[in-house]
Amino acid sequence: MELPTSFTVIGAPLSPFVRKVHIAMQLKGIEFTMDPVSPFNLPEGYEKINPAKRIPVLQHDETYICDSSVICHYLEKLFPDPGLVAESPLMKAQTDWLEKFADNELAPVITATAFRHRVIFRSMGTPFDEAEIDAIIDEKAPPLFDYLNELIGNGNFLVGNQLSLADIAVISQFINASLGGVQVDEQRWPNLARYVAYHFDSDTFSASLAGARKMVDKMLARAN
Ligand SMILES: N[C@@H](CCC(=O)N[C@@H](CS)C(=O)NCC(=O)O)C(=O)O
Repeated sequence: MELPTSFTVIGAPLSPFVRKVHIAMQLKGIEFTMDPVSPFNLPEGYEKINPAKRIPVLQHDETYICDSSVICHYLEKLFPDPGLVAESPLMKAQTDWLEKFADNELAPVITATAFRHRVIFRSMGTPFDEAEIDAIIDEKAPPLFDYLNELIGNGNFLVGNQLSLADIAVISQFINASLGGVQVDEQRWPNLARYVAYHFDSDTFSASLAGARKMVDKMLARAN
């Protein structure tokens, strides 16, 4: 099989779903260029590439692959080293589930609330109800954090003893949540707080977090 050699990631660098793809590509040593596209200002005709009008999309040649999860699993097949999805059926199922959990459960509660409003909307001058955002996070985040706290136990990884797509998906959401002011209370969720801090400081995520923080600081400073 001839491997594609030239990849473009279409999307906004601050998106947690774009970050998931970037981190997976970096770990696998896949070079890519970035085509910066904001979901709030999509170029004309974008729906022909992705009718869901979401980012990221991966492009190579005339091919477009939509959805961060589909992209990461596609890249896993093309570039299996290092493996980010275990081969064992059970561990693969656990990884797939936790990736879904991050994308479909954590993202709406901690990213689409805190990050989208307190960073994106604030930087655009779009008014929002801060109390409503607080209320959603206060009500909906604790059961998700309880679940992760229990699952993590004393370990640093969600599945097996090594970094997987599950960790990449979960930490990508926590990076955005932290930029939107969500902190994991270390008294209430000690395992989760330690796990998040471990990955924020790691070679895998620290540069991504620092870069995102710099961008957010600039956006908010401009808005003030
Ligand atoms: N399941 C999709 C979710 C992607 C997603 O929701 N991206 C956001 C940006 S962070 C987006 O494009 N939002 C625009 C919209 O929902 O209209 C994936 O994993 O790629």
